[in-house]
Amino acid sequence: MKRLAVILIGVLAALPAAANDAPALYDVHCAACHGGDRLGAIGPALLPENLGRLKPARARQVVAQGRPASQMAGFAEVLTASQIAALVDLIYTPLPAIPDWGLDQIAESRIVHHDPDGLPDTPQHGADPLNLFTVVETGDHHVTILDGDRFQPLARFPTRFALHGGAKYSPDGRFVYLGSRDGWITKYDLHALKLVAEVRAGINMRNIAVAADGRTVMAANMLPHTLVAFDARTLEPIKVIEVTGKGGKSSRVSAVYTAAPRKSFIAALKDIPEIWEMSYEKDPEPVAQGFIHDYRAGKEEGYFDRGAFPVRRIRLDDYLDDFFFDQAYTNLVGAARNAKNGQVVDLTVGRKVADIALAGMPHLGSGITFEYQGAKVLATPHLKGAAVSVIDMTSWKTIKRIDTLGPGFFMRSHENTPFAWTDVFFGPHKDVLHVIDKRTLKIVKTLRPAPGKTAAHVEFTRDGRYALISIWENDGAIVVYDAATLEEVKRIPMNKPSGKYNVFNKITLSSGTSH
Ligand code: DHE
Repeated sequence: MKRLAVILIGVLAALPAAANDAPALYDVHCAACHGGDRLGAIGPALLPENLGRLKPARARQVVAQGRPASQMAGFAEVLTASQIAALVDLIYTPLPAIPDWGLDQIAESRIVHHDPDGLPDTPQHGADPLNLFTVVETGDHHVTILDGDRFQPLARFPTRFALHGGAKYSPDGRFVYLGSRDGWITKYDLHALKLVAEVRAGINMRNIAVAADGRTVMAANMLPHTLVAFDARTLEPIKVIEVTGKGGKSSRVSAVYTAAPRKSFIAALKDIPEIWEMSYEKDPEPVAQGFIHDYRAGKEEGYFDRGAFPVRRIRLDDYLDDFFFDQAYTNLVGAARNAKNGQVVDLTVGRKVADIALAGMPHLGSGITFEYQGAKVLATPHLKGAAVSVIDMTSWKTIKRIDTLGPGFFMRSHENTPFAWTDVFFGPHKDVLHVIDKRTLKIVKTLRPAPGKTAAHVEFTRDGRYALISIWENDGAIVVYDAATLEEVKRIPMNKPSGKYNVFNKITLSSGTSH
């Protein structure tokens, strides 16, 4: 049927498509799924801002052959190679103007799958609700909810295209929030194992954060240049915050995080050398005028008013692409991707207090903190070098560089294990994981769970007894290791699993994982 449709469309397309008229080809072949404006519909938005991770050569291959296990059909039989190339050139061409994606568009995009008031109060699955894992399977855009005691999937559901970044939980671990690169936020109930609501926060989104009081979700966008606050219960939008600096220059947002002890969201900006801190504390004296929208009718008076989320700007002398925090959220450690050094910013005094030797930051959320010989240290793999850096968090000096078999994406540990695990994501040794003893800072074992296949992203069970790793391939798996004996315990087949997020470790802000 899919093939017949492709042939029919090809016949219809034959006239306008005879020449390499890319817009005409787009209208006939792509618009129905990807939107006439290229902003996405059933399929993802086709803009250079969203396609950064897909090389044009691979895009041509996808247009020709389709994408397995998705609705994307192959067009090799109806389009010539030069027509496909023209289409790919078109989708990598920026739009003349950045489209409007304000409060109205966001509100209209919202889909309610289940009324939050109609959902059960207790878990319906018999598993420990705090030892569940949300596993993102990027191969066919699904999420699996995994029982972290029995290592059995409890549910599997299709997601928006290309989820990216950590899954975020409500403070009690009951709900999980997922963000996609093209701006969709999905709320899922881990009691009923059901979708609650979805909303499109932006056209190209970076990540989301959930306030520690559970009331607000904040989305960080690359396009448009906004931060968007949502009511975490319903995903109704509350406020769009335009990200502009002095002189009106606007900026993409690098990422937003919740700083629980500070009761604020912290965002770093890509195009303005500033950090923004936005308090989400209930306003003691609500600003009476100008409630944002009718959405807030019936909510607590004054919580979501125009005065909410006031922005405190911390000015820097360099841009910040990526950053981490210490466990107390007093210091932010960040860098511009091309900078020679990282910088440490004291959030309380609001200025840089140290430089650190981290040339070009590692991937966000890559590092961990732990005690080493009485000192608190930060350890992270490098995206551009075959090493893990261990940095003293008082002096901010590198105390050790541990040589690895290649650049890595993620390092993980747990309070109940003496070991830290790091992947080697790139190069000929992408199939190995190093296990490092946190007491000696030495590699004690190198594991190769599936020779030749990328092994990455470790996450522990809530008690730290088991480490789960991803075989990052379409015929991949989650491999469960005993974290003490370092022996394999179980292999669960999955379709290109990327991140996996344990409810307990996330909501208790374990120092061995990202938050
Ligand atoms: Fe990520 C987290 C940025 C490429 C997989 N990545 C994040 C976060 C940011 C980020 C800002 C933190 C969001 C959060 O958790 O709230 N990622 C970037 C980049 O700038 C970079 C280098 C280029 C880009 O494409 O944007 C990048 N990331 C990748 C990948 O190529 C990965 C390996 C595959 C993919 O899905 O795109 C990838 N990123 C991840 C994962 C996390 C993540 C699995 C969550 C890790 C965690 O444990 O919290």
